[in-house]
Amino acid sequence: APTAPKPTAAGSGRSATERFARKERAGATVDQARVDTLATAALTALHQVIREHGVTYAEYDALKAWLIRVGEDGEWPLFLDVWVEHVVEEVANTDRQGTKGSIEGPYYIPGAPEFRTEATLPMRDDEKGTPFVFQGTVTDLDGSPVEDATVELWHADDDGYYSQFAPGIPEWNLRGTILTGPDGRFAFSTMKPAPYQIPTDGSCGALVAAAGWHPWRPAHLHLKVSAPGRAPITTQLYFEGGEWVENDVAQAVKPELILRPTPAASGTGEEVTYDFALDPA
Ligand code: MBD
Ligand code: FE
Repeated sequence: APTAPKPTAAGSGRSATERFARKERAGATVDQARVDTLATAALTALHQVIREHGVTYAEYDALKAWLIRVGEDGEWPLFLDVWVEHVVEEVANTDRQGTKGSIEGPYYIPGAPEFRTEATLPMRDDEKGTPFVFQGTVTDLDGSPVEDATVELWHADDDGYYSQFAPGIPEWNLRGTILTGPDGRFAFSTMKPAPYQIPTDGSCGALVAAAGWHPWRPAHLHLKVSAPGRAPITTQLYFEGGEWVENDVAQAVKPELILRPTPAASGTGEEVTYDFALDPA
């Protein structure tokens, strides 16, 4: 079989930038008074950092060159979602009582293949990894099952790559949507994802190296759960004891979002049950 070209920061960055530019939310407008308030506050915070730390011209020029490169690499979605989005999510979901949210990240794609009640996610015949059954029930806050809830699942493969953002992976690989039945239940069969490493050959990787940080996110499942009359939730789930769970570069782990899979009843791989409770709309 031909080997796929190696993924590059500029390749996944370009895909993420193009994908974001096409989505509805990218056209959002913010009213003038809020722009004034927020832009003034953000600039004032930056001015304060410069004063407090005695930022030099050499440092200012390094920042300018780096910011230019973030755009050239298409890594604004990656940069913002890794280092900023977790606080936006925290503020957005302060009053939520049901399942905790987490950041969406740069690699969501709407319109994945749809199934009812149960599905094996689209995957390659030789898809690597540990077979994994992820199942549960979607309920309201009082625990009553929600029929026709939409559970969208997307995640990286056993190499930490996402379909449509790394070369040589089939279009909908490890992406799928389940509509729940009358009992609110869903069951996905997939392969456990590997931890995700921020590309080391782009601007975000350069920042990580220059600051002496690490570029890793723990292995995770991405989910969007929605239903008519309920508030949709975007979240992520992690694996107990997994590498980087305690120090996610994107600071997106919450204790309520950690799975404890057990050996599968079928004898191969692992399985876990996780229930989602949706707030009213
Ligand atoms: C990811 O897979 C991710 O989930 C986030 C938030 C940022 C970068 C890559
Ligand atoms: Fe991710």
